[in-house]
Amino acid sequence: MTPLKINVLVVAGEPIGIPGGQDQTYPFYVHPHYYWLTGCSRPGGVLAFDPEEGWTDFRAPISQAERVWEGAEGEAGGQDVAGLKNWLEKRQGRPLAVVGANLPRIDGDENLSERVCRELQHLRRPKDEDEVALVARAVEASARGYALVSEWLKPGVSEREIAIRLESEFFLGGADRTGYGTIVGSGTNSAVLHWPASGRRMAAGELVLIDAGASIEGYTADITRVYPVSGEWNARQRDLHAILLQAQIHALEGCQVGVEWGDLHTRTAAELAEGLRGLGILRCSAEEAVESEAIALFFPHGLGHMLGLGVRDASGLAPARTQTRTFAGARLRMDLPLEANYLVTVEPGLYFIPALLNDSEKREKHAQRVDWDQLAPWMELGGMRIEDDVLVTPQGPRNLTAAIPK
Ligand SMILES: [Mn+2]
Repeated sequence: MTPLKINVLVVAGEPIGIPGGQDQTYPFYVHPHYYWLTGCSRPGGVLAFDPEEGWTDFRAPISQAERVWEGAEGEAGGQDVAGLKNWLEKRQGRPLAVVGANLPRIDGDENLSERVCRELQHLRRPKDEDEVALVARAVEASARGYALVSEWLKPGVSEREIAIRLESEFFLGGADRTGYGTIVGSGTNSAVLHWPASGRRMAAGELVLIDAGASIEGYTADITRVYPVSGEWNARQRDLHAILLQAQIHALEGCQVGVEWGDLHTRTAAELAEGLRGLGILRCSAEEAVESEAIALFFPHGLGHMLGLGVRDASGLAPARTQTRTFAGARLRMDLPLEANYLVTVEPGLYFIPALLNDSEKREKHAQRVDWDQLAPWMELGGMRIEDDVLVTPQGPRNLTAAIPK
């Protein structure tokens, strides 16, 4: 690839006001491209690059209001962002890429911006030691909560109570945020992929799915476990859990340098299909379940995504790829070969989702492949997902969340 002689702006972003919220804003998340390059999480900054002169670090000066209301101290560092106007005027007419957050009134060349953004995305994929150490701390804070879940679970406890207790342990363990909205889904709520914890109280015999992770300095853990509310699986839950766990462990082992993520997804989907066939839910071969996409009725999402700086981190397509592809009926958040020091989640799931399984078109399409009578009693189970965070190394996969029982 020929080196680009262009100017680049990497933009931190601005807080977004809540409509009607007076002076309130939505929680501010600095753009990860900007944070990765500067380590600065304040809004208003712009990192400017000139191929001859190198980088200029423009930052918003700390205001008096920030000092009074938020306790800001010291100086912002870098140069006053007011100087950006002049910087740009001096370079008028030269090719400009703008990446990161939007910069009001300043547009870069669309194609150049897209290209630089994708290259930055790709550069961010391998994690260095410091990044892995931050995720490891986030995992440790998360593990502190997960270690207590079985003690808290009992019939009558609400999803929200579990979420509050879990997050409390995360924060006491050093988290400064949660990596994403904590998911606690009990009973059939466990089949809702992104169910936020509700006031629903759990009943004996149900299962609960918990997907939560602590975040430290922008780096996050992403962990999912399922538990029987009353401490013991019933027969159906046990069978499904065994199939899922086996497939998840195999997928973990498959996280090797050079492996295509899409292939690993497809292999996992086939293994899950074989399991559902053993339970009498699928009537067709695993191969047919993958090719016809019948398996996506039960495993509708991707095997996982990149993790680190933010919960989706630098997922997406390998540099030469332009089209999003479907694998075994699922749209993947990433389509690339694994490389050394990539950190990924491995999170297969098996669910009984009414919106998919009661869809008349899907029922017709897969009429012969699913044993719909056998399936009926499984619907009340909900769904299961098991998720670990895995570092790909030349020596093989390193499971950062192995200490949390599954
Ligand atoms: Mn995840």
